[in-house]
Amino acid sequence: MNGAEALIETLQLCGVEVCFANPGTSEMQLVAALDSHARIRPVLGLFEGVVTGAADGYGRMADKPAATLLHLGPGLGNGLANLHNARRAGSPIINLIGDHATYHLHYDAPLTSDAAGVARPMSDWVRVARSARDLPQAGAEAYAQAMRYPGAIASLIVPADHAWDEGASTVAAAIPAAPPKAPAAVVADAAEALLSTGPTALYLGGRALRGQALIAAGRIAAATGARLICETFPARMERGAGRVAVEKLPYFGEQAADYLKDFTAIVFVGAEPPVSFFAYPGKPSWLSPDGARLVRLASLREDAEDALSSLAAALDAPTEPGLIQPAGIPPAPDGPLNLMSMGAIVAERMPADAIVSDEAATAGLALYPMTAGAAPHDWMTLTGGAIGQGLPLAVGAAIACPDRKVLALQADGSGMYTCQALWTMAREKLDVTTVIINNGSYAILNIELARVGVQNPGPKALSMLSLRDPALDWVAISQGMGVPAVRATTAAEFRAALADAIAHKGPRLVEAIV
Ligand SMILES: Cc1ncc(C[n+]2csc(CCOP(=O)(O)OP(=O)(O)O)c2C)c(N)n1
Repeated sequence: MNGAEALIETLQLCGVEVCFANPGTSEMQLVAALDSHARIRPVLGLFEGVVTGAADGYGRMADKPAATLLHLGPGLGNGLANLHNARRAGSPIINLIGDHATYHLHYDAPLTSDAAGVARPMSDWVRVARSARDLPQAGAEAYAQAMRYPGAIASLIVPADHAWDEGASTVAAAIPAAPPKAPAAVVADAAEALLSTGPTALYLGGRALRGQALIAAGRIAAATGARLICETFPARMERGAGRVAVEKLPYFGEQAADYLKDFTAIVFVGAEPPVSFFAYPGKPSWLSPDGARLVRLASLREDAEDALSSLAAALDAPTEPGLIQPAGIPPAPDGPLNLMSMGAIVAERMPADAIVSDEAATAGLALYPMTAGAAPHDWMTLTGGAIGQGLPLAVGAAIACPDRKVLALQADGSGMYTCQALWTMAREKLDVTTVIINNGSYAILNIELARVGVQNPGPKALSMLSLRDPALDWVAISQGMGVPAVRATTAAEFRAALADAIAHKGPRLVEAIV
């Protein structure tokens, strides 16, 4: 076997099933090796931001890593923003980054760069393979690292000569380490804090927002009256009718600080105490109230389910969780489409067990609360603030969960960063309904301009925040990439278009003009 074959076979033994790829010459041995390993599905992305964002969506839904295949430092560089989001999400990913043959590097050929240096800031683990025989060993290590609870970014640099040199063999699959558990003393501390007088809260993030962990949080709320609050941008949360309802911390720092100001004790599970997204002149960065008792029960990398179950046991919590979300759909006003009617219609049409990729930006302020009582679903958000994540995330989620409908709620400006994801949806026939919210603007930046204190912005400033002139035609963009699309300008048109898109298995796009 050559190094590439031994690497790919080792990853397959570890359970890797998908490789999101955008290869070049230095990765041809890996492309050939993938060809002869039928159990790994290659998925081509036409820009590396699609590749890394799709691997993030896959990791969030599958709870195991996909591989990516990226072309040296520059190809990896194109994918870094979504790798940053994935790292913030705690997603498992194995990046395979091709590089020049070791003996070719010192000639400084055009694509030469410090690939490991490019990888480092957005990776939790970086390793350069040392030989063909070392390559499968490094692959098994990358898998173990990527599976570090709840997931980590493992980047492996693959020199071309190590990929083509013979004499390598597969390595036994690595066994991921179990996550550390919250110590009993901290559980006791958290129990005492939640039983203290005054309003208390359980602040949840990471894996605390789904499955048995979320149910345990509901039981703790029933036992103590603690409010359940989650981080503003969770990687993946279970919500909808019948689920334990969790309030989301507001985005704007002063609103978030106000939201938290009366709590006398807050217990954190799967999240750190929140800070404001940006600094603003004269406004606080730290959001927890002064003097409140803050207990870090479990960090992102500690077992959230175990921590919450242990806390529920310590409190002798009832078996039935509290704060169950009742079913309920808000009424949709008729007439021209607006965020209120859009939110109500999305709630009304939400397929049971759907997966939502939310990069709706300002429209999310309506879409998120209005879907609270919709059919149960998973909701994924922009964890790292680097826009261009929504459509690739939907690609990866659809590949991880082919039997579930994926709904991409996508703002137009952010959508343009990685709109090539539509082509992958068409090619792979992914069951994704995309709703583009076309407001012709970087609306949030118009708000931020005022918030940082800019008075009376002139036409030059405003032109940097406008997507008009020319207007984006998302129906044409989508159809040009093979995804059937329609435009809706009224509530009635939107309802009909969304219902039709959801009824159809396969990619569809609805351009919502607001
Ligand atoms: C990678 C990256 N580049 C730039 C930004 C700055 N940015 C934040 S929001 C935004 C525009 C968002 O516009 P859109 O997606 O249309 O949503 P809207 O605000 O209109 O709801 C930009 C450019 C960012 N967050 N990430």
